[in-house]
Amino acid sequence: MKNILVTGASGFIGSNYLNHILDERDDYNIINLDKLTYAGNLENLKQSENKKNYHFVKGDICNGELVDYLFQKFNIKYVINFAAESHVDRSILGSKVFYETNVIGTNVLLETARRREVEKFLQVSTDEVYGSLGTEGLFTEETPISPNSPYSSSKAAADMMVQAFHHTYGMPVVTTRCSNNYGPFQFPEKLIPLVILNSLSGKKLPVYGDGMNVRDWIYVIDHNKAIDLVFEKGRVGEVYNIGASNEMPNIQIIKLILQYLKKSEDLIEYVKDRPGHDRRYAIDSSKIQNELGWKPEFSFEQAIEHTIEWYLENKQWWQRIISGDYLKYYNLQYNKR
Ligand code: NAD
Ligand code: TDX
Repeated sequence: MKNILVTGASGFIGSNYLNHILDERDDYNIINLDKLTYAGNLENLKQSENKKNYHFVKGDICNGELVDYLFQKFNIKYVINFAAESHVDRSILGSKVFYETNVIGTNVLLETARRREVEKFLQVSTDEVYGSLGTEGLFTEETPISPNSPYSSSKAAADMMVQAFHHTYGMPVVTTRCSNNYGPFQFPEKLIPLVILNSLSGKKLPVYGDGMNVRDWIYVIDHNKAIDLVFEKGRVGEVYNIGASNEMPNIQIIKLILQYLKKSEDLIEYVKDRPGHDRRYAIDSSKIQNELGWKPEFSFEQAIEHTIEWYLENKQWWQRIISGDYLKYYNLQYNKR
């Protein structure tokens, strides 16, 4: 049995990871440490919450005493760190909590993991640490780190710290850097769910700048399968880029969603650009493909349809986010225990 501390697994990517992995691996005993910020939603984990090899702890990764207690209590030997403040626009409005969680929080986890002699520490990072590309080229693992937003700079700081702990203490760390994810349970502040939900309720779709900023989209299940592979087989000290080679300008995605939902393009509203808006991200994932045999399984056409259908079929999930009722789920489910 592997006792794994998985942080931030009540958010978008982490909850998809848990819902998938708990069915796949009965040799994993998972402790989800999540602060339940606005982005943490225990309703994402309804299908997993009663599984024997799953435990939930509400708490902050910056709380060293709590983290150390959990390492001891559950004899933690593995860490997968999803926990982060993840939204670029929020980081522009106020950066402090980004540095607290993404930098200090990662430091607390690393220090505890070092003392408790973990066997593997996986840091879930992002392609945004590489900065912005022109019209040519791709991000490889050798591309220099050059972050532009408070969010990406906090993730880059964490990445460097993870590398330093490997270099200095020989800690068995691995880092993944993935491109933009989409899929079920994504919080409706991010582009794809925002466009789906605004279209359904006839609200305007804010397009930053000229709408020609390019992102490289990957279905969340493909990302999580890559994470599990890196966790099991990734070489320590290494960084692995993850991407599905699916670059698209924002306006193209927005029009595609409108078309699928049979809504009018009149909903599109060009607005003031995001300050410091990175122009283009694109990932070269040949390292993980050649070394570990990973490749994306879902085509964009297939997975975006599935995602739109999921939001259509799960109105209650997003209506409870809009009303704020999702925040009450912890008290209902856990305080009574
Ligand atoms: P998310 O915002 O949906 O979820 C983050 C989770 O972390 C939430 O459950 C939140 O409650 C929890 N959290 C926040 N601060 C915490 C703290 N101090 N202590 C404990 N828990 C805390 O984010 P996501 O989109 O699921 O992203 C997960 C990870 O993947 C992040 O590290 C992010 O940087 C990275 N990533 C995201 C994408 C993407 O497209 N969404 C792409 C590449 C990498
Ligand atoms: O209303 C919007 N209008 C718009 O034009 C929003 C919310 C976004 N955009 C643009 C900005 C980006 O070019 O769409 C693109 C995607 O925006 P986001 O969904 O906010 O994602 P991004 O800023 O690219 O960052 C995401 O991918 C990398 C995640 O939020 C990060 O956590 C991840 O590391």
